Amino acid sequence: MKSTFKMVSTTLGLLLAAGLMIAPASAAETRTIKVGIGLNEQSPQYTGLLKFKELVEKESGGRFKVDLFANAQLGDDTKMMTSLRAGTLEMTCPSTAPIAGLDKKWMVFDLPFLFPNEEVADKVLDGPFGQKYLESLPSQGIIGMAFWENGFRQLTNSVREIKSPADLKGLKIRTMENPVHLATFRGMGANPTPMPFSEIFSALQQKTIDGQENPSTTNFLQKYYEVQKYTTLSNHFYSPFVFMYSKRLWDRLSAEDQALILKAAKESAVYQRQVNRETMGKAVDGMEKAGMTVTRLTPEQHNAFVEATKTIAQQFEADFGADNLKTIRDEIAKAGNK
Ligand code: TK8
Repeated sequence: MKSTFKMVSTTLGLLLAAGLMIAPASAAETRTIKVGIGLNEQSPQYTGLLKFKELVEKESGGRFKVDLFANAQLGDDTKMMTSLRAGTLEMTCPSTAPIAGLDKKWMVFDLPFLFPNEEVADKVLDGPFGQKYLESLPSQGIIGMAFWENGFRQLTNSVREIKSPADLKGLKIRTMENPVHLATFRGMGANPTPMPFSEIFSALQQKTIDGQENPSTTNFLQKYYEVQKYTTLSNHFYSPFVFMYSKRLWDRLSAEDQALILKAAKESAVYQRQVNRETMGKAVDGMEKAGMTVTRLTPEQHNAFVEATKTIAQQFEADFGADNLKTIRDEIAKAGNK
């Protein structure tokens, strides 16, 4: 009897050692996905991440845990993208503007007055053109999961009301680190200064810059009304966000887990865009109540800004490719006519 027990236990030990037997499921490890963003915990971007976290943790039955880091705790957008490429951070969600630092063709999304409204932006970004761009990111060490929404960008400043491009003359305006943004403001007579997002508030407070431009929800949630007197609802750029994963870390996941994460990223994109749009109007009201002068442009005033920036596309055609510019303009025209 004894010898049989000894034989069975020896055999089991050998099988386990050879990895031919899987440890009980309860011993399965929980893997952590870290996500860093620059905006704060009240932002619609963070609300979208909470939805993503809920979906991934639920669908994986707890095999994945998603940890969120807001307020640029893990660095600014460019730094966090570098961390993804190095494989030291799983996910981040920058605007398209800094991605142009990796691949110039991304500049096309930052052209002034490119998209007429959010609905057309959604169709083009979620259609073949946007997906082709996402599919080009692995060559940069990044997996592009989905387009989320930063939104139409509005001007704020502490010097004067802005109703025309001429009113921008000489104003020091913080822009994102993107040549199209710099050229657009320089072309209107402003003095653009690229700067990481997390440095904006103190730069405005110390008056090292006169103004900046971001979607109204960001302008309100960052409390720029404490250091800015004027905002003009110019809608001069539409900023998409790109929800992205480190390729180095993505390649270590099973196909099943990759599909689970990608599905959650896409589902939370729809939710995040909806939340983002619901907050814009309230943010403008909040800034007006806080004492800011809110300038709503007339169609003629709006057209003066379109006119003042219409040569920017031509200036950067060599960077993002004339074919890409033609294709996105065709896609926008098609989306607008549906
Ligand atoms: C936050 C930034 C911000 C962007 C900017 O990380 O830099 O002005 O609009 O949303 O991505």
